[in-house]
Amino acid sequence: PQKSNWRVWTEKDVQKSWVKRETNAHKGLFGTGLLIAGSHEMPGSAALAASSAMRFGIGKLTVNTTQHASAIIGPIVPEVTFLYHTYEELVRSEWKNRRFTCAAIGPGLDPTDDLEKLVTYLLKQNVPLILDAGAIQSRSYPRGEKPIILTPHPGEFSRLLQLSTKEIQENRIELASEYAVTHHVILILKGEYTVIAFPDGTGYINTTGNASLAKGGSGDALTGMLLASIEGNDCVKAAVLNAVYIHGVCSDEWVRKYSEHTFVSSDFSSLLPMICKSFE
Ligand code: NPW
Ligand code: AMP
Ligand code: MG
Repeated sequence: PQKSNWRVWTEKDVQKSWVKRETNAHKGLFGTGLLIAGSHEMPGSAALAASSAMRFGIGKLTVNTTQHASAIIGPIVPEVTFLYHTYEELVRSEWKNRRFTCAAIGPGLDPTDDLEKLVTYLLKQNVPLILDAGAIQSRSYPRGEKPIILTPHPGEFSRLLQLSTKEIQENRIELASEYAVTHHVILILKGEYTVIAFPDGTGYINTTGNASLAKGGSGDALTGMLLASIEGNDCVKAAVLNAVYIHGVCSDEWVRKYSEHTFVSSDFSSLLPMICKSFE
């Protein structure tokens, strides 16, 4: 990648691109999201993604998950509605009937063949799509107008590229950029100094966040924030970069007051109101 195409996304950039709600706004303006996430073993992943999406401003959110998971998610995020479809059923009918305007898939899901069929189907729907965790697999991508966003951590990216995590970490910018350009997707390579690579060859380094995020659930929350952000900002680059930036700021704010050992992803919900206010 050309050095001139890369820069740091700053607090000023967030301020400039922050979207203010019109006084007559209604929920229909901020997206109707479908989150396909959570399982018997990992219901919390969906709860964290869903609560972060609601807090970060999404209009409406439906979570497709298991009945067992919904009994755990519901009390944490009563704002969401549920679907209990198999992947096959989702492919067959749901999308057509429900007019979802964006989707995120993967947290708490195993990478099965049926999941892959669903992802292939979603990729044809011409809506913004966020692919995380179990949905991060090797495949080809259509060249549509709607953004496709992949959010691997170094372990997931290493499985995708069949390189060691060490090789990934030594070439973060190059590998992320190459992947984004070749596959025409937005590639968010997570970890300290998250790298955000766009299909046009531009890219950004995120400087917020700290080691308090090195704990199960952090990435699930980011997936929810990305879903909300994509729906709340017409500028795709700003939407993606602001979500990553603010996700990090929450943890930076936490360590100003509290021990870095103690942050948990459920804390995003109580930090986001104050952090977002500082950009208004
Ligand atoms: P190592 O140890 O260095 O070889 P996995 P996961 C590496 C769900 N969750 N820098 C590192 O590899 C998710 O949504 C559910 C360097 C690490 O051991 C997924 O569906 C929760 N290396 C599923 O669990 C809460 C890094 O990758 C390995 C790195 C599995 O996701 C937890 C781990 O990767 C979780 O979110 C870094 N910055 N980051 C719930 N409450 O329901 C990661 N690695 O095997 O893909 O496991 O990320 O936990
Ligand atoms: P995941 O591994 O999917 O749960 O995602 C972890 C999230 O926490 C990503 O957004 C990472 O960028 C972030 N994160 C983890 N460790 C650090 C760190 N040491 N510094 C900054 N961000 C981190
Ligand atoms: Mg993750």
